[in-house]
Amino acid sequence: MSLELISVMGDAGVPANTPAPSLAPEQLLEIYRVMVLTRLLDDRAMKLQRQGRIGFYVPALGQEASHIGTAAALTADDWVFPSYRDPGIALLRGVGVVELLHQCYGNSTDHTLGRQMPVHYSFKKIRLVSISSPIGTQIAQAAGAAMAMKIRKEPHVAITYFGDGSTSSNDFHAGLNFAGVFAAPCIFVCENNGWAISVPLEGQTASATMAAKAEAYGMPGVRVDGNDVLAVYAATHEAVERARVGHGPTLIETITFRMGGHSSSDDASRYRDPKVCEIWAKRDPIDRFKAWLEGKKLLKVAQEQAIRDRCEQELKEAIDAAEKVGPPAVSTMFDDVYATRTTQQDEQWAELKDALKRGVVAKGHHGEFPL
Ligand SMILES: Cc1ncc(C[n+]2csc(CCOP(=O)(O)OP(=O)(O)O)c2C)c(N)n1
Ligand SMILES: [Mg+2]
Repeated sequence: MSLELISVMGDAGVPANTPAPSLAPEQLLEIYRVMVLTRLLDDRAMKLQRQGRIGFYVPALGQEASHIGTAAALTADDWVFPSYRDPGIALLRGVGVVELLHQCYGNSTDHTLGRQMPVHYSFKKIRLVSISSPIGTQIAQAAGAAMAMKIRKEPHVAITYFGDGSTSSNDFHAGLNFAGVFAAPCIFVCENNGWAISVPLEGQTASATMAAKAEAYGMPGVRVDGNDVLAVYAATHEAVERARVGHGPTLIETITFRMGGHSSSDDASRYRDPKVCEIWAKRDPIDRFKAWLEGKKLLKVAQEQAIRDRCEQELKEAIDAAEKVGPPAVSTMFDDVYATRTTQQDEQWAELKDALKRGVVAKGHHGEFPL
């Protein structure tokens, strides 16, 4: 089991030790575009939350390479069980930014009709299973899906994403244990961003690394520079290949950093030294990939600007579109609960209609969110 940090691009503290994966220039540029789009979405969505236009948001700032690089190593038939900090996966798999925004607004185009918390996306068409609020839930789900694929002899893999804090959950143990015992084609991606809300890594585990935990479950554990998108891709590609030929699961620890707050409800300056953020800003995954692409003459300044402009335009149009739609009809809250409405639901609906008529129930949301 290698615990050396896998690095393609190298960094001040990390020597390059792995060759660049053989990706076509257009694949590299597509990964770059999605990283930029994810960053811009993050920035706009946090502002929309502050303006009271959406209720809640979870920034992925600084973790773009970690989740987009891993997802780039999958095929469309593989199943994804993400965490709440991985919006770039859906974008990379072809979902429009407008669809993410419909969900954040909880409008009537959102296929969950505003019943889920913002950023709790699910997209059946790209095999992306709903994000769960309780941490760790997706780990056991992914292990189960991988076991099912193995039993059905399907040649696909399941991949799941979770944070360093989530390794303390029961589901981490259950998921890795089952996947190990059944040699299930499952990739476990622990995005080690140093924090679980305000709990630092050293308060989370006495293990030297997160990847070391793999040994106890009988699977390989690898550590990768999580801000080096090519290293992340290379590590995942190898794990996926192994899983596809029946060699079972892998635990990948991506070493990254949460450059923003935990969520729009958090103020990280109350518990985190801003000097650490300055160090990590120098390892920005987008800046590093941009410099690498420029060095290989795969990206010119004008082309980079054009990518940014297109992303900005797409985002602007998506926000306009999502805001035009409006909320789902209040009555939809009674749908999809039972095959037919119950007498109690009929009574509640009559009561609600009466309250709305009398103006004692607020219409629309006002941007507040308790979490
Ligand atoms: C079972 C459970 N316990 C506690 C929480 C509250 N909670 C939400 S996110 C979080 C921290 C998770 O940290 P980590 O797994 O490192 O992911 P990160 O937010 O850093 O991406 C906690 C404790 C929860 N959602 N579910
Ligand atoms: Mg964390």
